[in-house]
Amino acid sequence: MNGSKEHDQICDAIVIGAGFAGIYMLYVLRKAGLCATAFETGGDVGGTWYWNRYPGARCDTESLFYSYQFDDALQQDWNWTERYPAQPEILRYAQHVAERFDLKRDISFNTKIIDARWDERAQLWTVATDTGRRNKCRFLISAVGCLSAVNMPDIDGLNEFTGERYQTGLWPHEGVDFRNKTVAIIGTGSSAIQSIPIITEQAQNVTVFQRTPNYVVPAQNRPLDPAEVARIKADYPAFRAKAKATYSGNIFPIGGPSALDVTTEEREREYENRWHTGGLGLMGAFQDLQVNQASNETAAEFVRSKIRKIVKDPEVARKLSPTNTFGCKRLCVATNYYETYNRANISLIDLNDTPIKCITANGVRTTKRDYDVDILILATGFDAMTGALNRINIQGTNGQKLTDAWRNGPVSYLGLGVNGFPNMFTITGPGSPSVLTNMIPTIEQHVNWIGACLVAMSKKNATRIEAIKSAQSEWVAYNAGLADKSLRVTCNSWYLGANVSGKARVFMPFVGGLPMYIEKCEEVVREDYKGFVIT
Ligand code: NA7
Repeated sequence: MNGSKEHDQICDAIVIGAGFAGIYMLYVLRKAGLCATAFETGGDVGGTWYWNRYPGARCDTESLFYSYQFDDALQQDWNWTERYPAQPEILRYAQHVAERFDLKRDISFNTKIIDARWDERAQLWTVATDTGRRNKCRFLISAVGCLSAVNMPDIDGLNEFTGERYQTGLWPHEGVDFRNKTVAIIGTGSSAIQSIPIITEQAQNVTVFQRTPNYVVPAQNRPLDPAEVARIKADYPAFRAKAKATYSGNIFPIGGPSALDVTTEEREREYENRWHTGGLGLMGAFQDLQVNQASNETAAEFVRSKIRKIVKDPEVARKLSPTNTFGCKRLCVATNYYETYNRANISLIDLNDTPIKCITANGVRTTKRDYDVDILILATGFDAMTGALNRINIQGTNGQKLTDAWRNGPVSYLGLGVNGFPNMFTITGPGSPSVLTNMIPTIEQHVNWIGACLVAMSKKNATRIEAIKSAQSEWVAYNAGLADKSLRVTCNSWYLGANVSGKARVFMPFVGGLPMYIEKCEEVVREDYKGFVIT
């Protein structure tokens, strides 16, 4: 593909981002004999795990499965230390992979792609960076990540604050010294929930501003037991296959019966077991928790009963107790979150009672009073799934902008390709299971699919691929239909784009689960890339 003299300066592929998706995509492209280069805004590989360095940042998927499986020696050699990997360890792992496979030589760090335009006549993408570089390529592959564009809250006066201000998703590399400091934290999603216990241990005083309480389950994190590691490594492919066959690509079991088809005692026992096991497994206690509101309420009430038991002040316990559907917003996995509210140096402000009016030079002003602080932390999340791509000026055929194509919510065929944007692939794009699953195996599935597609095209001497509009519309409608049948559309989650003002309310990840999705991707290949036009 890159052999002709005319195209000597043209790369086969440009990869946007060098997180887990980007580095593996580079590896696969290189193995396929294609010339590829990646551009990365950060100073190193790691993506989400490069930026999210807030105290307590940790993955909610178990380390032995939140890892690559494409190279058996890699998965045998790498030694995770804890059940759930902490951010520094995940970042070291990403660096290890990049170095082990000599990937960094094809990555331009500290370089952000700001513009990408399709030239139909030349059948090439022209890509421009914030460092003034322009490159051309046949294929543009987005590995921008689902949770990478931080969500700046729409609060008056944010820039008036004269103290230290941090965003969890853009945490300073040198860390933050909380000793003797008063701290305000806005937001109570996973990032806040992981960091609040640690910050409260260090700071003089912490005030948490909560708009919506979340369901939080204990991680029950622990050092990995060498015997357990040996057992899994002795038969890693079998464990991987088992995970791949589940809805979310995780290894926790999914309950068979409905939560309403068992006795109260059986139900409580199941919930207790999963609470003590820790992690996201509570979501899978019964098979209908995400589709039957009455079943769901039993899990919701179980967590609320735990909050009432743990938190000593009944009024604080009440404020911390979510009333929305359990698991509708992403379930949070943390350590000592509810316990932290028993400390004397933390206060919880319910923004439904006293909304924030503005940020002042000294801190946060609610409708009731001023809270003067030294440090203001915005734990306000991300413009998820579309934000990072929409911040690049991407133009497809006839100068059509991606932001226009996605104005009423993202449209995509399989979360892999967008009609009107030929030769552009999106790894874990909207319309793929992505954030509802264990991300690294899901990334591998996408990257392998894209790599195989490019090889198949090369064999046919084909140079152009584009998702067909009708196939894309059918896929979008299919996912919307599945989402409407689930309880996941009943709250204002970032899955729906509801956390970003002005964003279209569309359920973005594919809700049908990993096995169904993989089968669909394989069927498309079997039927000669049905739904795409390859020329
Ligand atoms: P999340 O889960 O989106 O949480 C953001 C939090 O910030 C959430 O509690 C929001 O309340 C709150 N928020 C956002 N804007 C505001 C304003 N303007 N005022 C008050 N509160 C606000 O982001 P995280 O970074 O914690 O986690 C993201 C994912 O990363 C997580 O799900 C894991 O997958 C890893 P809201 O709920 O919208 O009322």
